Amino acid sequence: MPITPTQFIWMDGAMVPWDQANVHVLTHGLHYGYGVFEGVRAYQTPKGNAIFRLRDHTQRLLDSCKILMIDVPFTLDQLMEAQLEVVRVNDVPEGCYIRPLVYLGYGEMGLNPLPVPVRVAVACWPWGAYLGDHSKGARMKISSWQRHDPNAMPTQAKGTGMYLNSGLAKMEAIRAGYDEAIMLGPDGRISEASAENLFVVKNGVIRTPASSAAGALAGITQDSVIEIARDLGYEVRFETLVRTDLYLADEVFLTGTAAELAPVASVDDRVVGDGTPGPITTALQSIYLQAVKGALPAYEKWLTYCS
Ligand code: PPE
Repeated sequence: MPITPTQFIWMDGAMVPWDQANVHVLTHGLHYGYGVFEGVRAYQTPKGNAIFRLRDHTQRLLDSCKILMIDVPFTLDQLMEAQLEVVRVNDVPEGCYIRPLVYLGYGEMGLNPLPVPVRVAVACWPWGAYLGDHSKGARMKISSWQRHDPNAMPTQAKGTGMYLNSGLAKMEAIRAGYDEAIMLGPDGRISEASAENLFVVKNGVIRTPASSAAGALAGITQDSVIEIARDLGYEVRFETLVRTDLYLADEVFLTGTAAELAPVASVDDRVVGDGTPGPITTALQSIYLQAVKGALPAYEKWLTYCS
């Protein structure tokens, strides 16, 4: 998806004009994929822009760094403030996607990450519906690429290099005429989509694979949607799922910061339900989109206002 430039990017503690936010081609992270990132969204609310679950995303960024032994030269509070400041200084009245990135910089080559200087950037730009029109479901394909084994790649870290795996799956799905890939874990069970967690609904019960068992990222949108679903009185279970659970589901949907809550229309050409977003998906999507925009006092706890 093309980037719409904004005005400034926060780099290592200072605001840099968008066009000058560059790095040297011998930046370590470019060569070996050693870095971590987050995907965060700010939404327009009645009280101005607010960032959704800012502390949780920032904590996950630091957790990813801990897993990869990257020593971040900023505190949680400083990184939260950097994201708020990026939204404030840029012209994004309708909200934006925020991309914090911690990466190994210039000065050393070779595989040992330990002596390499750590650099941090936070950019933001307007990013629309990630999987297309929210009202239509995505056509999914189970990928021939499997999710990382947690002993090969730490699946709870949002490591930049790990996304080769997602990229391969996404490309395969698109080339085959689908919208998005579903990935199985090394055990052949359902893990997640290339950049979203996955839920199935059957007979009114909502199920999603547990991150620890499935090698899926512990999604912040997943967590938010589970809380909303339970508040609505639905039963939500973390469960091991196999591909036929998707074929026979009444509803399937995806969650992620970029994708928000996206319905699934078919999996491997098996139509899910009647192929249109089901009632539970639609209800959860509607509440989620109201919550992020500050329209529901019960979920305002998830918002950090920028001003
Ligand atoms: N799994 C993966 C592998 C993943 O990358 C994401 C987020 C999720 C699950 C959902 O997590 P959460 O955002 O906390 O609900 N993917 C980010 C990157 C997307 C991109 O194309 O870049 C995102 O949604 O921001």
